[in-house]
Amino acid sequence: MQIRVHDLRAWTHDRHRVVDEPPYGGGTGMILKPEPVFEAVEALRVGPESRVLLLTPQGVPFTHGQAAALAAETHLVLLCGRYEGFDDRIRALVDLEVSIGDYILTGGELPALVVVDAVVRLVPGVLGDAASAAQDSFAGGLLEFPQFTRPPEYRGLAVPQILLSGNHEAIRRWRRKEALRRTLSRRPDLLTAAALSEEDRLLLKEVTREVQAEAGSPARLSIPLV
Ligand code: JAH
Repeated sequence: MQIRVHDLRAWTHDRHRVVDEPPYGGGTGMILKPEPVFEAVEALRVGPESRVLLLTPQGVPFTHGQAAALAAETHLVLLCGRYEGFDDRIRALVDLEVSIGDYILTGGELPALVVVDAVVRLVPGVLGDAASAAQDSFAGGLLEFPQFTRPPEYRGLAVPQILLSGNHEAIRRWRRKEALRRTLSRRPDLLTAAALSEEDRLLLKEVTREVQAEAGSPARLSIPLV
């Protein structure tokens, strides 16, 4: 596997290697002009198998599923904007426009690195066993269960007893339940999409009952962040 980085200015033809211009219709900031982008992408494509990705806040949300699909491709071109954006005509070059989250950065470079990292670790043989094992987690569609290692108690914080019990069936069930608890509490949107078994639905009912019981007990201090 190979990764190369290119400078759009290599595809300019003027003395000052200009890649940006003010927007038609007025407004602040500068816009990437189409010519260097078209010439760069045309030069970098190796054939019809090349997939051109554009990193923007207007893209579809980047997911693990997309990372897996991209890992199966043979050649990717990741197109990064800078400035206030690009001439919209460059979208004619693009196979897939993705967003890594709802925030504005100074350019698409960091999102491109995020996509590279997510894809590369799914390419067979690129990383070790640990990474390949870890990929099963999001593939399951739920958040990870909590994990612990030694010591069994640290600064008064105990590891859940069941994990020290050696009862593998009880541990498997506890982990599944805690994964469901976290997902329900933090990412209920994922639960809607997840394929839940009969056991999952039973565990979720237990969690719901426990959450309702907690609601009746004294409140913990909570500081709203938003
Ligand atoms: C900002 C070009 N989804 C994250 C993301 C992606 C791209 C950009 N910002 C945020 C960006 C300025 C110019 C791209």
